[in-house]
Amino acid sequence: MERSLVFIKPDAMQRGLAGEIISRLESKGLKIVAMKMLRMDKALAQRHYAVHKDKPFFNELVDFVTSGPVIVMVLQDDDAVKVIRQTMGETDPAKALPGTIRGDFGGDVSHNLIHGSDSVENAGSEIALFFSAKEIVDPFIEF
Ligand code: D4T
Repeated sequence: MERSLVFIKPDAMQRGLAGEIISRLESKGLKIVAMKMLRMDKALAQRHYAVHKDKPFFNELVDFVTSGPVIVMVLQDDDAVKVIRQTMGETDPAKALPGTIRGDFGGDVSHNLIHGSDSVENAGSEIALFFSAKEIVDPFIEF
């Protein structure tokens, strides 16, 4: 079982696409094991996107993801990272294939609706940034 960190970005929240996006991910078989809505502060956004800190778009990216609420989730499935990346489509919605979230709902490279971890290793550190261990509820454990 693999886990990935996903968040629905402020543009998708503002456009009322949260339900549609969650539905597409669940339809692919991904299980929600943690979820909350929050507005990131700059420090959290800068830590999450630290790998991009020297890129020309970094400040704009931090401003954008802190501009409104996000719904952040941990999703679990075999091959979750790859399945989510395929469901999201390419980073630039103009290049994303029809049938993908970014391909169907558009936007631009700076406002591309959804984040999903790009590797299992990064998923682990991203999940730890947003969730404590006790906030993750494994649906396969019986109570
Ligand atoms: P995220 O990380 O949000 O899931 O997006 P990707 O994994 O698909 O893309 P990324 O890491 O290359 O970019 C991170 C984030 O930066 C924004 N961005 C990217 C931007 O505003 N301008 C740009 O030119 C690029 C390349 C979009 C996603």
